[in-house]
Amino acid sequence: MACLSPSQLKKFQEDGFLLLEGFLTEDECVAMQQRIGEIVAEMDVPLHCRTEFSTQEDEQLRNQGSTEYFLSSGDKIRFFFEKGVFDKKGNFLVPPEKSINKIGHALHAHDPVFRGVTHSPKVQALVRSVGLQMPVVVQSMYIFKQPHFGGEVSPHQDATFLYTEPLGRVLGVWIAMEDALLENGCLWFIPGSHTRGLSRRMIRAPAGTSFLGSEPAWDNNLFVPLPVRRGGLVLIHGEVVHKSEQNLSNHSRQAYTFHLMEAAAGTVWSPENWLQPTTELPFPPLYV
Ligand code: AKG
Repeated sequence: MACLSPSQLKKFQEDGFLLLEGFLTEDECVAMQQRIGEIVAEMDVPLHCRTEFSTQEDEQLRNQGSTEYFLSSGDKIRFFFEKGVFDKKGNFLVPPEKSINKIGHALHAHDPVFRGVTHSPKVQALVRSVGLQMPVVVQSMYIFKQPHFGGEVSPHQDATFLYTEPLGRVLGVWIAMEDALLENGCLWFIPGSHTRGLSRRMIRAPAGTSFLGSEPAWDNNLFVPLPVRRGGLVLIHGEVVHKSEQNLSNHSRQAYTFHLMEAAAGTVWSPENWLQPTTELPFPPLYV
């Protein structure tokens, strides 16, 4: 079974991230990619909703913060696009399937294939072995990292966007659907950075979103790359600093990721987070 050994748990606690090679089989990855192909083939995004995704703070505030399409995507399957893929009228300049940055934020709830993987016995066993007692799924994303121009993800801590009190209650699960290597934009981490507090928080307000605090200008030398072969799973502590660079290679770097909150022991999900549980989709318990 997919449980962490004591030494793996210790490594995760020290570094704030941990790679488990070969967590999903080839067949499981193929099934997920096929399903994504079907979802993309059925994609129908109205012109006014064609939102280009960015992780740059000023662009985030300008574009996403004011974009209803993004802010109301927490309980839906929606599409976000790379920069420069639309003309002024919102028509695609590149084939639609090559233009998507990510699909978010509720594949885990609405799609049977992704729900099945998210709640699979092996994911449940893994998360139990990390020590989570009552995890709930707060969001999921399918990230494309398109060849040649798939956008960078700038250094961040997930708790900036998924803030809880107390901190330390968010766990990211990131699964490589394709090889994620140095040349096509693998993840990079600052080992141990999860023990040094939270740099900034994104706050949702009626007028849009804003940041409290700021992301330090991290020294690039602090980051270590984490190449992952297809099917590998990375556990990501909610406060570990991580990033990925632009994909300038010929190969995409697709990944499925979801985030869990430990709901036991009085955890409070901030009502100021951009993402909120809704009547249609309260955060589902992982253990079913
Ligand atoms: C996250 O899931 O928190 C990430 O930062 C993912 C970044 C990536 O897949 O490039």
